[in-house]
Amino acid sequence: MNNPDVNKHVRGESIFIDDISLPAETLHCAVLDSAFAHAGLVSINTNRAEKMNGVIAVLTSKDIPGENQIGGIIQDETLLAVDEVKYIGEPLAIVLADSITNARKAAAYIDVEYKKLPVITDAREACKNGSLIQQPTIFESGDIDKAWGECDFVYEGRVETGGQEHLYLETQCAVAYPKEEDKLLVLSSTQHPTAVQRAISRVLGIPMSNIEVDVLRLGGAFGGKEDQATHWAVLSALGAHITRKPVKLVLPRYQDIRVTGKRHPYSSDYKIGLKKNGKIIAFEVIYYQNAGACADLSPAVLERTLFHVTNSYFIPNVRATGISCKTNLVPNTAFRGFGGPQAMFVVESALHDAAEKSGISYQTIQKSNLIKDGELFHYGQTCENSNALKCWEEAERLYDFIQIKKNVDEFNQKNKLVKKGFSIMPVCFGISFTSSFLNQASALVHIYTDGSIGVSTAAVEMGQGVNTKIKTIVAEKFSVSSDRIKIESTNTTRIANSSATAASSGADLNGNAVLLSCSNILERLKKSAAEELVTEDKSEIEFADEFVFVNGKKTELTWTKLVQKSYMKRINLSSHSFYATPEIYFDRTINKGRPFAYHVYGTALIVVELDCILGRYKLDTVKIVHDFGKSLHPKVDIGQVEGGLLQGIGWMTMEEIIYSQEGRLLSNSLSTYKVPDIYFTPQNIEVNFLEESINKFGPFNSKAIGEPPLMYGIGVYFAIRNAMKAYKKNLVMDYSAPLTPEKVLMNLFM
Ligand code: LUZ
Ligand code: MOS
Repeated sequence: MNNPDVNKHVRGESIFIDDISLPAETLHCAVLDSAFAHAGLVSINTNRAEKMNGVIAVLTSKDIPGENQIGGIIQDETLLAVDEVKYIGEPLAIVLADSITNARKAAAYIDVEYKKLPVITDAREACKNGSLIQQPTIFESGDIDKAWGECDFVYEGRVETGGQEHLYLETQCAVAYPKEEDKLLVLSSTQHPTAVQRAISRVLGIPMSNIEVDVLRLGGAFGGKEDQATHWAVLSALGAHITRKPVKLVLPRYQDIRVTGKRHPYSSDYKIGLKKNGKIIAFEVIYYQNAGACADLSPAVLERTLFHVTNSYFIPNVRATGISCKTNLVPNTAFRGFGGPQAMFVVESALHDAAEKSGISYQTIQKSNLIKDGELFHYGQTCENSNALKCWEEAERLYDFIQIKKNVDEFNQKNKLVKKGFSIMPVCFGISFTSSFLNQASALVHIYTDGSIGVSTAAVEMGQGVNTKIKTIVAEKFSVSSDRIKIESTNTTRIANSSATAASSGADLNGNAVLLSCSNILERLKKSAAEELVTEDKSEIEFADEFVFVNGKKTELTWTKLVQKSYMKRINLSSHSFYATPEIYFDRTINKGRPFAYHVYGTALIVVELDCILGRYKLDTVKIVHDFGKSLHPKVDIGQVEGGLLQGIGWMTMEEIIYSQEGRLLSNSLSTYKVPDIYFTPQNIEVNFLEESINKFGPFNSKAIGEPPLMYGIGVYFAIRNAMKAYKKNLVMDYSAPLTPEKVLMNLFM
């Protein structure tokens, strides 16, 4: 089965929020956001704006009937600023008008008087000033202070990684419809409908049960709509609640880029200790996370960083400190990988540097420290079913590392001005929300009397193919054609108290819930079929290709007939069920536990080619062995690997977020913020499935796919760096990403 959305997307028939036809009375919403990164709000005067053509209302914090608070983890974020602004892009007021043009025009006539205050954009500076989101968190294992004495080599260094813009195709948007009394229906482009519902309830002071949030699909998200879709949905709900008219809010691209959070930039200090044979003994690291002006998801992102300190390696002595620093940037947020990539870049930098300085090869250090069954992750979880070495060795066998390295060396000997670089990137990523309580999901399955099937879950389709996977699960479980199955919109009235579709867990959690519902209905249908076919034992009944089989023999009884007969016998053809990931727990007082249901592993081999005169590079080859478990849908999964890889490569190479000292985003459009395009895509991408990987936590033994492949992109940094070194033997350069062509050039010639 192909992803059924693909045809609709290509023909432009898929419906996104901006495509929905609206009642004529609909109001259009423009948002006025702060012009300064830190300032007192002396006054907001809406008089001139209110008199503008087509304007129905201008709303500020004074118009909020409930609490002016949308903070999730920490209650530190207002919906509309009150007496201070803390970043450029912070919403101050909304204009509701008869057209979006009139609304935007009027927003420019809201008179705001600011009193400028000092701006901090740097995480380390914020830390020095005591400007933190929360107290530092420390993850520790072994005895680090003693361990340094056992090391033959000890090195220290500093590592920087930049932010990243999500650049979902569909910008943030919502439509809110007033219903009877104070009730609302809200269509939101969110990964987290329940978060939207909860925040609206709080801001408007009405019960959650009065708010229905519905999500058909998103035009991409990548984490950017896990928490940050909420702001815009609540603003549209506020407008609808007050005016009792439908309100539509769609951020224009230039505003979306300015006012929404991005991947967190990190600045880190590390110290690493190794034995002569390359064994890593100790690793100490401090991460300074640039959280921006409010917490948003930063504490959770930082926690995932602290879980991925050692990437795929076993390190017996670890001390990792995470400091979430409050600055005057837009609150940074979830982005595919969720703090994991930042951690992995630091440890790979440490290993790469240690290799250069000690003379042990980088690959030797990597391979000889891959984590094995029975070894402990530094957070106390025992490694089980490790596929770290299996992926590495399978890649080594399939792709012949030694030959490829030889080819690269030969190329570099023959060519003076063009050099190739080679690297291997292993990945180990923990699957489960790190807040254990979020690992829950429910499903609602109906079979209609014509045999068609409706499926509701909390999974949000954002282009990643989760609906295709759920369809596959249902078709397989009932042994019916996938044409019979409709995956419904994600809706808080049908599925309550949901977690975000995030943490790569959408298909795992919701797929498992769906399996439970299907099993419940199947049990009833089997009993019903046994009655119809006068068989004593319902265990002899099976379903295959829309027919009932008894003792392996096909009967005349079809799926549809059985459903109809069961309905006449008053058998329940619907099931709601609930799934919670078993075996996971985490004790935050000691930072130990079993936070992850399992880990996803993989190994990528990367070859790049560098033009040493221009600083430009291109990607020759990326070859991957990835641990998919038993893939639910190989086409969807390969698509996720390729997309994740490219996004990771973009983060490491050309995607550069730049702020001015005043906290103004300078890379604020696609003319100044570059992302990989089809020409930059590796000439040769090969993805192989690790065989014999099974996983009892995934539906039909599958594994989660969304985030882990992004981190293969990290290897590209080291491949480029190695190519630079082939040109300039005495290269000395900070470990700082992105490694833009400009940075390459400066480091080759300065
Ligand atoms: N969201 C979250 C996530 O709340 N917790 C997580 O652990 C997570 N991991 C990845 C992406 N989103
Ligand atoms: Mo995400 S970074 O799984 O929303």
